[in-house]
Amino acid sequence: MSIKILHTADWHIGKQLLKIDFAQDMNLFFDWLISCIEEQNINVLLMSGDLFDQANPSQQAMKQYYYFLKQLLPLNCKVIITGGNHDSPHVINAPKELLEILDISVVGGVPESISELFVTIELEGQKVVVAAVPFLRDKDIRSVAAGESYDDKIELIKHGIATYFSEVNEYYKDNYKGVPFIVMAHLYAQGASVSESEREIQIGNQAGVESSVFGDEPHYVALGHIHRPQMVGKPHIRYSGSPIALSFSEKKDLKAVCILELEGDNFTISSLPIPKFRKLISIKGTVEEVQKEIVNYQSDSPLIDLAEVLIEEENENIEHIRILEELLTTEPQNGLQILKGSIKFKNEVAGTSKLLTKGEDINDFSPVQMFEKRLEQDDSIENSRDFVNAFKEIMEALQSSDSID
Ligand SMILES: [Mn+2]
Repeated sequence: MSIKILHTADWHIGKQLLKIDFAQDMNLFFDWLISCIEEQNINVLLMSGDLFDQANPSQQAMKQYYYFLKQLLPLNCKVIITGGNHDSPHVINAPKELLEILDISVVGGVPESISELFVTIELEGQKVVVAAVPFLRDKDIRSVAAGESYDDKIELIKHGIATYFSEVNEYYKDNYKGVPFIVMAHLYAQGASVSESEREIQIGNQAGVESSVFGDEPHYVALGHIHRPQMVGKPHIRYSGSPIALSFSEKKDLKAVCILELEGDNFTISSLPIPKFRKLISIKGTVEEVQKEIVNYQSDSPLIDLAEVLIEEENENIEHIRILEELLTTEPQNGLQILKGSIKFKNEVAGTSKLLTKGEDINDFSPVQMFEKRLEQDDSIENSRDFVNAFKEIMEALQSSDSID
């Protein structure tokens, strides 16, 4: 008897990109996932954090989540879900005891005792133990000391993360030694290749940990946070990636889930591609070239494809700007919607802005990015990096208190 485990992460239920709601994409993904679990006889589903896009998900997002779980029930698949940096531990944990009855384990935030992270699964004599480690918030892993420098803080966070995982391994060795072992985690591992849509965690990515923090004990590390599927250092330490492209920077990513098959203590790891429900594309060139490409576009996606247009022209021309604005406000054509665009003039008139970006939305920017934009407008600020770091610390303190996202 073998145990089949599916590892996925970063669903970001409720995510919107500009005016596009990804609810339909998630529905199609859930349909695909359900049939995949059924066809492949998956016994365990691991979801490594960022279940929702917002700490306070919309009612529609909650409904979508519970509807998915309901569909899963007849399939006899054990579910383990952890909270990511986007998730509120309280929101994830609220239905914990009810879900437990349905064989769905949720670990929204760091529990009181490490033992609460551990879930064992036994199927006809084949055993596996999972340590469901959620996103580790600053307050979970270190005590704040007055007057510490920014660099001290990064070192303390890294040290705190490493200590936490070594305690997880100690607990495993004391209680489950010899049993195949999976660790779930939601963090930034150094060397991973990122896209634009992962919100920075732990004062930027400077506190990224080395994959060695997981130690020698885990047979597999099921990572979340980075949206591009990849292994980190070793083949058994992996990001499954997000199921759908959540920003234009992910447009070329192949989206996938990881499938592990465990027989005895031998893991076979493979990657299963997820169909693309819509494409995210960039259209580049002069106004004429861009217009031509849009007119000739043909979509074969079930959902409307989304485009960003990047226009580059020799000379500044108000007519070109007008055309871009028009493109951004037209209804989808040939299965394509223009979502955002920018225009650049090579020979700009002195003093005019080099780059005009249209279709940007305040929701596309993190608070830190907005702060950086504000700083850019002020030439008198010299040590802007210090300001940004201080701002990140404030944001993180607020997030740790869990009152805002
Ligand atoms: Mn994340």
